[in-house]
Amino acid sequence: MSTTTPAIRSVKARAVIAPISRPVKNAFGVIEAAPLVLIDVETDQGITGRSYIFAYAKLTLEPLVHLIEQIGRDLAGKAIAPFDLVAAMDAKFRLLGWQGLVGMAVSGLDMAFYDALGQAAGRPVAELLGGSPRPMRAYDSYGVVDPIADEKDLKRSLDQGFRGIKIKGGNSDTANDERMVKGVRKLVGPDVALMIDFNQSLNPAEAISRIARLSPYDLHWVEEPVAQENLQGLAAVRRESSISIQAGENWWFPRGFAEAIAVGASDFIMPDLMKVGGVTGWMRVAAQAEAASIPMSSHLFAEASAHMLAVTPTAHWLEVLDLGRAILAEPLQIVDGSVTARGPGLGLSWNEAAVAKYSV
Ligand code: SMN
Ligand code: MG
Repeated sequence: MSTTTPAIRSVKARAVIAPISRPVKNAFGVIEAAPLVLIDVETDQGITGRSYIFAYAKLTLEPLVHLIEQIGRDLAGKAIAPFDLVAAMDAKFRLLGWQGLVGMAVSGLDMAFYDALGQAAGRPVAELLGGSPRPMRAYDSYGVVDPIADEKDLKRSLDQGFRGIKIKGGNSDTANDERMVKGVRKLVGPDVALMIDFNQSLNPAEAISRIARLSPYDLHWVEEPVAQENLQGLAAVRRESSISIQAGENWWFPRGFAEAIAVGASDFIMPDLMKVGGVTGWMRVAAQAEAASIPMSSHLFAEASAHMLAVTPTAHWLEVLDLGRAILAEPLQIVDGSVTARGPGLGLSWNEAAVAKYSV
């Protein structure tokens, strides 16, 4: 263990298309595999800070690899003090703006910086942040499901101890949403939290009527019913709906959350580590959620999010949609429907044979 802060030596980014255990059908298409960028921050102390980000599409892999490595080149030699590095990157991109690929690159780097610090200290990131790893209640995140064809999978989720299930809607008409929700509710019973995610596919009026139709099925939340940037629309849907609203996976950096919270856009929030500004951004949103008493869940990145929820005062649910399983040497573990953060750092290491196999 070293007593000095490690410094950045170089940054390497690699693109893979990782298989996932089941396709994620949503209102706009089907995600069949996960285009990921794996980040390695090499330090002067021999340790390597790691994180991965989700490129959403194959076509954004190459620009992200380029951005991450180029930003890394500019930061080489600097001490890994994430607060300072984020300030440096903010200054660098202030005129361009952070939203989009730059923000994803910056957030991914911040996560890898914290991983390096955790490894240097020989401790999990949750501990560096003043907490301790503990089991975080998780839900199993599905796409659009067919309650008959997917019965075996859903039962398996319950057998794994999951007490929450999320499904997606908005891919077809409201009768279809209702059929699915009714079928899944019957299958999982009354005690499992059931959520539905519309992935921004509705307009506010449509959302209000569709949500009313789903009110008999005791849904725990309705996620992103309308466009993520339509904060007033979300607030209107929230006012008119009997089901709690969830949003936040597409809000950028702490400022995005401040604006959403100010207009009462959502009952619950779920930052995405890759869009909120990594560990640094997450902590600043967790403080806002605490001050406003808003339950806060995670989006994707279950391994890193388990650390973050352990230091989130209003921690709610951890999402399990396992994008990293195929390329991680120690994939996510579900115990009794919960995930516990593992260290050192964020607890990420690559299965290099799989990375080679899936690299693009
Ligand atoms: C989602 C987003 C991106 C990929 C898969 C699933 C979804 C979620 O909106 O909430 O998990
Ligand atoms: Mg979602």
